[in-house]
Amino acid sequence: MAASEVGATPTHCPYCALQCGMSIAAGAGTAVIAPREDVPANAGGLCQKGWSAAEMLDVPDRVTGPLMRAHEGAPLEPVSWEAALDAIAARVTALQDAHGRDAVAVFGGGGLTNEKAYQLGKFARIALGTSQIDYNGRFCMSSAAAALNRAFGMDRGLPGPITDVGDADVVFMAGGNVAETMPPFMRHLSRLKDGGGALIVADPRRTPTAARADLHLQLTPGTDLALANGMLHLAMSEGLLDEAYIRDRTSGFDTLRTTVNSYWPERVERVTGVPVAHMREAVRMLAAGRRSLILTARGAEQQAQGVDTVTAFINLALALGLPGTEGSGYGCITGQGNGQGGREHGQKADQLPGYRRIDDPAARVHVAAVWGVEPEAIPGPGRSAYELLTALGTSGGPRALLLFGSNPVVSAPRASVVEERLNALDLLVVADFVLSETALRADIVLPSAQWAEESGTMTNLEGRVLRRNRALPPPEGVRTDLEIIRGLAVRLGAPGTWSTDPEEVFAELGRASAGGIADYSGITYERIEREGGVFWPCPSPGHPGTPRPFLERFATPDGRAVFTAVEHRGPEEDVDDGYPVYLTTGRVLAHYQSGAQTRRVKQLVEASPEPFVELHPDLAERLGVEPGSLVRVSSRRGVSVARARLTDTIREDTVFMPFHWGGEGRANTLTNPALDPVSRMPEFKVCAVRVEPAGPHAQDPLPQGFR
Ligand SMILES: Nc1nc2c(c(=O)[nH]1)N[C@H]1C(S)=C(S)[C@@H](COP(=O)(O)OP(=O)(O)OC[C@H]3O[C@@H](n4cnc5c(=O)[nH]c(N)nc54)[C@H](O)[C@@H]3O)O[C@H]1N2
Ligand SMILES: Nc1nc2c(c(=O)[nH]1)N[C@H]1C(S)=C(S)[C@@H](COP(=O)(O)OP(=O)(O)OC[C@H]3O[C@@H](n4cnc5c(=O)[nH]c(N)nc54)[C@H](O)[C@@H]3O)O[C@H]1N2
Ligand code: SF4
Ligand SMILES: [Mo]
Repeated sequence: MAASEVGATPTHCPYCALQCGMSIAAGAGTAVIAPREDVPANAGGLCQKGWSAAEMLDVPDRVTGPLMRAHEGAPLEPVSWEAALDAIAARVTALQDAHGRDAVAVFGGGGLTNEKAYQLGKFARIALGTSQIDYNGRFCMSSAAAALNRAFGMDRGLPGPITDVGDADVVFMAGGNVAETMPPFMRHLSRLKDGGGALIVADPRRTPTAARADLHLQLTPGTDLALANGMLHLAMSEGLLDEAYIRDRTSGFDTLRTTVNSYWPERVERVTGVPVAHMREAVRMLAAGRRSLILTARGAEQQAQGVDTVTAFINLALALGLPGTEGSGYGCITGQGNGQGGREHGQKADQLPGYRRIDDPAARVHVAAVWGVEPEAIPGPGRSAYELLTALGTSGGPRALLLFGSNPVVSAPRASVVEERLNALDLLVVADFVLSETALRADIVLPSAQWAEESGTMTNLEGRVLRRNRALPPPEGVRTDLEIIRGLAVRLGAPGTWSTDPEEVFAELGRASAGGIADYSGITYERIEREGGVFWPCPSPGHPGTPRPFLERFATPDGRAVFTAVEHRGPEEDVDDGYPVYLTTGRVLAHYQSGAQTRRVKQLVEASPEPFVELHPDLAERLGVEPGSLVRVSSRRGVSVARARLTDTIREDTVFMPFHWGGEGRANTLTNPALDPVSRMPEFKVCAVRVEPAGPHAQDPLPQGFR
């Protein structure tokens, strides 16, 4: 039966923030997926991951009942849900009695639905009473979020509907490779180009996205901030500033002039490797466009100066008068399925639902009333993701971790240290569908329902709240995350209500978010269904939602956008004689994140079977590396081995590794955990390495492949 036929359930993809619309027809055998035409983000398109997503529902090694170790070092063995949940509650209580509430930590994910993210934040604060909660969005969205808050007073990824991309005259994309990370996004870029518009891409590699660009700025990794300041310098010297806009809608521009003055074009060319003529052309194009969009993604953001880098691009956009005008502006391309909603409702260390600050007394009073506790019962801010993971099992750090929706053994920076810290815990509990590299280390594994087996809401990269609908029941023995959270909350004697009905939890989330920045209180399941999604903020049932938040005013106290002067500091670790090559990391089309899901889907593994190192043929020749041979990549933090893939699309001073694999070929053995001082985002996108032939006796790193 075709999924578009009667009986198919309309829903959205389990993976990235584009949240492509799809329908699932479940019957005998593997469910059948078909793209939906009625969802603007994908308008009938899906990538290979989306098409094959149903295979994950019945992978042979899916966990279908709780697993527990009888004692440390014992194998994981099946136990009943009662036994698993009782054991967790007993051990958590004992650890907290002995070492205090913060002895137990929680780690969440940007793939969790709004309902789950909300409930997990609430669970940490009032069931466990711990301040120690953070999530993998810290590795993803935190730098753009901090810069957006600073400049506009609100962090909503895109400034308008995604169709604005196709309607634009010029799109400038810094550090985004959407042709591989969100393939149906290319439809919008094709529409842009068909309409005579232009695409500019800044990336150290000529990616499939950059190959489609009218102008490719092939910059040195970690130099985006200098590039943005250099472009602003040119905009000033060429008289391209929108003076009236700067006067009427912004503040702080004068503080910027002196800083930007020193970014004269030749100096910026030396730092970035981008020819002055190209920078000039890019600025002129952006200024000439009636509708121009400046977008950033992880390439520009995952740097130890990521917040300032995004700020520099926002400064450029503001100086050209783009933000807060229809169809133009600055936007960040959110990554994970619920990367937007997941950063709004309280699984972040410093946050309460509705994008409220946990240290704001009024916010605490409001949320405490919804939760049915006293404001004093809500703990203060905790540690950020990497700081939390590296505090585990240290003296004064948490002794137990409950983890939902992340696989840090593969995805965290300097992952060997994170592995050590996880091993040092007294108790590691992982809720997952499969035995991920992290779940394999757990003391207790709780099998969770997958996306097609439960309902909930996701907020996509546009800020549009969407419904994920249950198409089939979970396998016998598997529970939803909401059921797991309830099971634990009840055993811990938590105050408040712990519904397992997503619609009820969403209504509570709405009340908790009411009056906050990310106000969902006017959104209901019924409205989402009827209207095909609702944009937040939506503060009342009669409110239409807010597709373009800044048209009238910015969300700052005086309604003006804020310029902040920022200086290029460069990567925390630069190349030198010992480590002479830059390593950058990122994604390939076929795999998603830590690969825990996609490395189990046959056609995706066939498309991309193993870890690799991309390097320029001239660099390979200098190093004596043969195409297809194994190379050893060393950084100050460790050594990885992967297969050499030669291509002249990458700079000669840079190598690239995807981070989708664990084991020998793990990119994150090498990465530098230098953190941005504001967002605490790690510098995944640049560190210094040495590359050499691995030699004839090297072990092939393939065992991570399909099983
Ligand atoms: N196939 C696939 N799609 C995904 C995901 C996935 O894992 N796989 N994950 C989803 C998630 S969570 C995210 S966050 C998004 C990420 O989406 P993207 O940001 O598009 O993905 P990345 O590959 O991390 O990085 C993009 C580009 O940044 C470039 N880059 C590296 N260093 C620099 C630099 O210093 N400056 C600049 N300007 N560019 C640099 C890289 O060469 C790369 O081409 O993708 C989402 N979609
Ligand atoms: N070197 C390098 N490292 C990076 C990056 C990079 O560009 N370079 N990018 C970073 C970025 S942007 C991100 S977002 C992170 C992502 O990295 P991770 O946080 O590891 O993300 P996933 O691989 O998506 O992990 C999700 C895990 O939870 C499970 N899971 C999925 N959905 C659910 C659910 O609803 N409930 C439960 N209980 N489990 C679920 C999956 O099976 C999987 O094991 O990686 C970061 N790491
Ligand atoms: S682009 Fe993203 S949302 Fe769309 S099908 Fe692919 S992974 Fe799924
Ligand atoms: Mo991400």
